[in-house]
Amino acid sequence: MGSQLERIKTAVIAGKHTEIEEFVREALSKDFDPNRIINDALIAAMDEVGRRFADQRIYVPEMLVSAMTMKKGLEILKPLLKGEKTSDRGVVVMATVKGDLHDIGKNLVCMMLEGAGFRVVDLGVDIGVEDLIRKVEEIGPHVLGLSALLTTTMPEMARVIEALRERGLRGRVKVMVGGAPVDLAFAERIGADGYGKDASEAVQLARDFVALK
Ligand code: B1M
Repeated sequence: MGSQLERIKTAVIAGKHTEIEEFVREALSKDFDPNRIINDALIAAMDEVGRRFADQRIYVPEMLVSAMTMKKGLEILKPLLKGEKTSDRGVVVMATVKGDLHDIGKNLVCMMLEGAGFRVVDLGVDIGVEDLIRKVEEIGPHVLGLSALLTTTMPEMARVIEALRERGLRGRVKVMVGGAPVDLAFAERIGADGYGKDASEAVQLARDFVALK
């Protein structure tokens, strides 16, 4: 891996939030592809942060500072992910489910969807079933995207799908789920329309859903 990417990765792991912007800008000035910076440096860093947390080598405060550092890096890359100028490809409502505060992956999915020409209504984190149902009724999106990073919040996705069914809304919106602990088998079990392993897969799914309409 290029030393530029290694430096960004190390900065995120160490939570060097005052230096990250400079490092990302420098990598861009050396023609590193933004997607490579995201995947090989920023996301790779968060994976390492997760491992260190699991091994109790770091704790929540360190994880938070790393997350903040990653977000600062992502903000610089965000304008560069904007491909198609139009935002009429379709509408996606996105949220991290109730009880879950992780939003980096969701934000990345939102950025890539916007870059692909979707209009994204990002409801944020810790969003409960009732709020989601209200937004689906109000906005009538093509796709509802749900993110969960905790095994304890995954069942919330099933609750949302069940509530859509009960209110007669299930046929009106495609439900896409994702997040580190989620997989295809889980998505199928809860009756989601699709599962995205990463942000690129999420964009492809959304494209497929809109094409199906
Ligand atoms: Co948390 N955390 N965390 N954390 N955290 C994990 C998830 C954990 C795996 C760490 C570990 O133990 N190794 C673990 C969960 C264990 C489990 O459930 N089995 C964990 C824990 C335990 C916790 C707390 C409970 C810790 C505590 O308080 N004791 C707590 C819970 C708080 C809560 O949510 N209620 C907590 C808190 C936090 C912070 C607030 C400190 C911070 C989040 C900050 C933020 O998001 N603003 C944090 C972080 C940073 C992590 C790790 C280290 C990194 C997550 C991340 O941002 N990854 C994480 C370890 C890990 O995942 N390796 C961990 C980078 C991001 C780009 O990837 O989100 O997976 P990801 O998104 C990917 C794909 O999953 C996919 O696309 C993205 C891009 O490729 N994707 C979708 C995501 N959503 C999608 C939706 C789609 C499609 C694709 O369609 C709709």
